Amino acid sequence: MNAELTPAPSPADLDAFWMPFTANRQFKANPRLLARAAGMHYWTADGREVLDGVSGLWCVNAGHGRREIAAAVARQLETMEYAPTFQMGHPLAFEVASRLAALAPPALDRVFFTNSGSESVDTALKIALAYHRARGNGQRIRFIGREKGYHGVGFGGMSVGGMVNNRKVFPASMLPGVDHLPHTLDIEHNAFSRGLPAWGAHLADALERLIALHDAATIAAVIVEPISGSAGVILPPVGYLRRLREICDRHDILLIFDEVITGFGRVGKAFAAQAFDVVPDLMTTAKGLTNGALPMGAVFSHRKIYDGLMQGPENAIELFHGYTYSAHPAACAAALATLDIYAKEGLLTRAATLAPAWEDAVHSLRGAPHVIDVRNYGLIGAVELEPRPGKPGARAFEVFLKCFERGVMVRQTGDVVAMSPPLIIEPAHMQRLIETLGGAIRDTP
Ligand code: PXG
Repeated sequence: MNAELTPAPSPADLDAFWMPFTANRQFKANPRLLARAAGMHYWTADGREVLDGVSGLWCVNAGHGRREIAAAVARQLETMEYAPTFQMGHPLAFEVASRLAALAPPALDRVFFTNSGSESVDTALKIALAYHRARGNGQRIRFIGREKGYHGVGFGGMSVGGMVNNRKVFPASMLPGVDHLPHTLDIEHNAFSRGLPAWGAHLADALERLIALHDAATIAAVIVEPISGSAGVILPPVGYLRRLREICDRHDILLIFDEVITGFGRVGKAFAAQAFDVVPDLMTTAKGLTNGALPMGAVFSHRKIYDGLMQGPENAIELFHGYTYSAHPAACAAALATLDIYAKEGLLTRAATLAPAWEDAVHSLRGAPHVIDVRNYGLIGAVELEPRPGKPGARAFEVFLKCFERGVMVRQTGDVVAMSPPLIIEPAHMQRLIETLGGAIRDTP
């Protein structure tokens, strides 16, 4: 791709856009503007090529600029830009749901559409409450999340989440009755584990203690990310998720997997539930569902939950919940085109094929200055740096900036540099990504 093709919008004024999860003043003093994308790359507004090491924000799994998706969306917008799904329907909505149901773990074949990961999480929490109530268990109102968990920014997701900065400003606005499991990051025991760490399955037993404390009969659901992304790539120890499943089963508590980042091929199967062979009752997704081309999320529900709510007179609305844009036609068109690409190019399992080479590449950074841990699974990788005394996050942010200046986009959270490249990545991209990151780490005091 050549730089002359690059549009170079130069916004006259950066003030009005209040940027999400961004140091606005720092950014606006020295903006990083992306103007175009194709394949594995972005191009900046001034025409520089940047290798995308994070699939945008963990969503562009099939790589950038997929014409099939653009064409399908354009066609749909010309045919019918919008149709309601409240007491009405349109064919694509049903088609996408059926296609997703066919990809999902057994019996997770009822699909509720949202527009984001945050909406998927809040939807799943509400479905869990409604299900218990419909079964005469209206006293099951508590949720158990996990420290360092990220479940988006709605009041529900924030409450079950465990990232302190996302919570501390809103202490009076948390859902009541939420408790948290301990997180599973333990560098002392597990530093430089390749793939899932061997130590720590017993951390799941903390759930038994929370259940004893609160009484199982008051708990609706446990929600965890199979692999935490936002908190800096935290992996489940071998056997941990299975143990959570067993404990939930014993106490009739629903298990929700938040697969917003692990869904759609990131870990070598369509979903982490399949990669880890642990089936939740509800699964929240978004991001890779449309390859990031349009906002869309989906909650996969076990058939027993859907059936449990199909009660009362036939003319009664069974769940008072939904969004104007649930199953938006253009998003449905994007999802179908995306699923076609995933199927045709084998992308939902490609991460499993690439994982050994990826693991070697990421772990080659062991021994670089300040590197205290390297973590990987599927096409996810992370390098944790020792924090500068009194300045948490500063070192990794500098590494992130250096990488960007050198033409590679990674993601920084705290002192962790995370990577989740498009699933179309080739060995040469991997090498460039890791070499650039290694160079940036070595050049950062
Ligand atoms: N759940 C999980 C597990 C997520 O990772 C959300 C919910 C919320 O999705 P929406 O679509 O409402 O943003 C997410 C979002 C990062 C990063 O760099 C991760 C996310 C968002 C932004 C950055 O780790 N995940």
